Amino acid sequence: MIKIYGFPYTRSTRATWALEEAGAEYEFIPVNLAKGHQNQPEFLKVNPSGKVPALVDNDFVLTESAAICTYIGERFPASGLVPSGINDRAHYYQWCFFAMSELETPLWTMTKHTKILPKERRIPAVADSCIWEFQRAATVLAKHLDDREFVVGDQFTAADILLGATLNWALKAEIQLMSTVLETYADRMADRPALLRAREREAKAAAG
Ligand SMILES: N[C@@H](CCC(=O)N[C@@H](CS)C(=O)NCC(=O)O)C(=O)O
Repeated sequence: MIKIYGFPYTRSTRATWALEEAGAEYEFIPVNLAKGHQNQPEFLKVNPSGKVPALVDNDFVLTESAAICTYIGERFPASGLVPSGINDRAHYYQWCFFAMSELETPLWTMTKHTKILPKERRIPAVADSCIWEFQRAATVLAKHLDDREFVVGDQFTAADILLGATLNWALKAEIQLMSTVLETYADRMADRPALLRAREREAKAAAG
């Protein structure tokens, strides 16, 4: 059975969301980031970078949330999480890379410069520029979603998971999406029953 190492309200929810969308069985193994368990030797054997999510499928180990969501889509093809036609699949990769580089990178750098880095390393101007960069990229996505329900073709894919998760992270950080289309899309993604199930499953497992 597939195992996901993760922690509630982190990128591991992308992996459990994908598994819930696929209707797959899985085991969720909490790695308590608040207590530093990501740096314990037992977990470092799974992911030497000490980050979640990590997926283990028998002897196969995979890290990086975008790669994990794509693996889940390919492992459970009936889920449609990864489109099968060559052009749709190419567009799927396009939007996954867009989510991780154009959208998530400025958001993550902004977060580091407001909350994560040691105080003396935080640069408020960098955080401001990152919000500007994020909003500029969000405009591109908003334009694309103007007449679409999902980002690729007419079906929900794992690219929607990566984009939806990133937009909701931005909203939680009180960054304006500057577009009703994007706000509606983010809400639609946040309301997916599979995401709600994934969150509940992670919270229950973490609570012990
Ligand atoms: N690029 C990685 C980032 C993974 C990552 O940074 N995970 C965070 C939680 S959202 C983590 O485990 N942080 C623990 C730490 O850095 O100590 C992915 O998308 O999976």
